[in-house]
Amino acid sequence: MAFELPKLTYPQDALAPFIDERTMQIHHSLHHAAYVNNLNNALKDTAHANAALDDIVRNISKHPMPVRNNGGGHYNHSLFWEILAKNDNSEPIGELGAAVNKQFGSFTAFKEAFANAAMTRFGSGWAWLVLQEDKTLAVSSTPNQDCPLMDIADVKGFPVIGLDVWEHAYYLNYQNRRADYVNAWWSIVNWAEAEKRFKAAR
Ligand code: MN3
Repeated sequence: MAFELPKLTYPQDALAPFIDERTMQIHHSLHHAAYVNNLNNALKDTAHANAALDDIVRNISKHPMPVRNNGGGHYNHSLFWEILAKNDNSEPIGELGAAVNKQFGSFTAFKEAFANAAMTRFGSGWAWLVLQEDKTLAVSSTPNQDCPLMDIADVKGFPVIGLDVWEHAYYLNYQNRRADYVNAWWSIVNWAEAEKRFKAAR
């Protein structure tokens, strides 16, 4: 069973001006699609050809680098589209909001830690809010298309939200200004979806 590019649940211009339509179009229909195609090619005729994406990602140390890069790429981008929305909630709600306040002191302090992770990730990668196995929250970043669910991650756990800081995610609109992109991203985090993910993982 080959993996397929998931459809966006909103139009490509829905997140503008924070993420512009052209960036969304290229990011989803070209970059994400390439990860899906390359993952399918890497798994074809192997013992893992019918494996679930979650299982592949959780046991990534058993796979060769093309599966790590493209399996991570497919997993991370699928998550990324889901936790974005033009939303009415400017900060975490419900249980996640309470857990963020408990762990980081305040939403402002959490945002600072997360932005720092996003800004200090050199080159390409992701910043994460992670629910660790001990059920505490942590902020982390990963290189390339690695993610916290992978058994090789420094900070392991379930990714509640993640921010793509590859240049392909922001360069058309923000050029080298990653800080502006990170700052704008807070306006389009779907905290209702993040709350769902947090509760499901907990
Ligand atoms: Mn990307």
